[in-house]
Amino acid sequence: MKALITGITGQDGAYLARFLLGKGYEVFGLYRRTSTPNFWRLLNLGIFDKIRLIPGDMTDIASLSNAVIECEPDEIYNLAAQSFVGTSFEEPLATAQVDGLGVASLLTSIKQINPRIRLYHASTSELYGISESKAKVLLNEQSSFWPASPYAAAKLYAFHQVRIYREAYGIFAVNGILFNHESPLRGLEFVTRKISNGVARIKVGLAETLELGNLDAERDWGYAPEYVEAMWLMLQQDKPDDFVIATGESHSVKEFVEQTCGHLGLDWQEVVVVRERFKRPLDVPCLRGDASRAGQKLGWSPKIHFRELAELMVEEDLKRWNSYLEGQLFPWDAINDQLLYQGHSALLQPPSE
Ligand code: NAP
Ligand code: F7E
Repeated sequence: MKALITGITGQDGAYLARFLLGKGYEVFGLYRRTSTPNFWRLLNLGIFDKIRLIPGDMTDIASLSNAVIECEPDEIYNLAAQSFVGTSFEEPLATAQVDGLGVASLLTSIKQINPRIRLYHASTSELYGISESKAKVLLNEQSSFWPASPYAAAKLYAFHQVRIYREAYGIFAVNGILFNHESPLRGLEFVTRKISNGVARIKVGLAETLELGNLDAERDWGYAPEYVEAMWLMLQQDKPDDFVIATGESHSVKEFVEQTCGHLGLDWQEVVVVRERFKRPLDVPCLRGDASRAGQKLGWSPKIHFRELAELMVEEDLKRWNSYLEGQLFPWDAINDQLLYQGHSALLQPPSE
């Protein structure tokens, strides 16, 4: 079997590539040219040399078609996206081009080149937005969507394009409505990794405070390596269908800080500083998913829950910072030291307050 993964350099792309290699797949990855190489996740998982990389960009349909022709894949996993909700308020058009129109381009390429290719599309719990979540209900495949960010609006367009190509042309195309999933390979700007990395730095004496935004937001946080298996399972079914993947629990940002600080013997109230600049113009207050349909039809269920997730993430960051202080750089750290040690460039701006 051959699989093409877009977004191979991201958190999910790396874990999915490892998973598919383990199943005996030949794995191709679409990557976009960057001025600094960003293969640190693939290097970290020890799979960089096992993947065939093909250059391309979601905003360039010619490059997508070229990748589909070159790989001749049985399955495509479309994980590429401008995936940071906060940035989508600052770059709504770029987000729409990549996360919305890019998916329409990929579907067009599949239809024209080989409509028998199966497509997994990375949809998101952000589609539900604010209206339903106010009531803290368990969200499932029947719940209504009311996006609350340019990111979610672009993803809603993509969600319907996938459904339309399935119904109109019989393409095996599915939306995985995944709730938040995290890991030590999560990007540093997302709140869980920002916290685990920040708390570990405080523990080893490299920082004194951790600046955050809305501490009351609640999310349903699962473990990314388990979620990529659900993506694969969705493409192994007899009929294409959309599934919710979630843990069924929600916890607040404050609880995540409490859990990680407590694990390292720190008092969270002494280290956290709330900054307006990390709050969003609109924020979804609570998301909690019901994955029972995935349990029944795919046989999928989450194993790692909130407490274990928070602890494994902060321990991994602590280990990395201790290695750094002992003068041992991992190879992938050396390549990406700016990103890994200083955080996303947007967060380097001096505080405005
Ligand atoms: P991520 O770590 O931010 O990775 C995003 C990937 O997309 C990166 O490989 C990135 O490449 C690539 N990309 C961005 N713009 C591109 C473009 N114009 N052309 C080609 N590639 C491009 O995201 P993730 O957490 O792995 O998430 C994977 C997918 O699942 C995304 O679509 C995300 O929106 C969706 N999702 C994630 C979650 C979650 O909790 N993680 C939940 C629901 C849905 P660079 O490395 O070059 O930037
Ligand atoms: O924010 C709050 C923030 O950026 C979670 C993406 O993978 O999951 C992710 O989107 C919550 C929000 O993830 C800070 O306001 C407080 O309420 O980690 P996040 P997200 O926005 O939920 C969904 C399912 C996706 O599809 C996305 O691709 O935490 N929060 N203080 C903060 N968030 C950040 N980033 N930084 C803070 O300082």
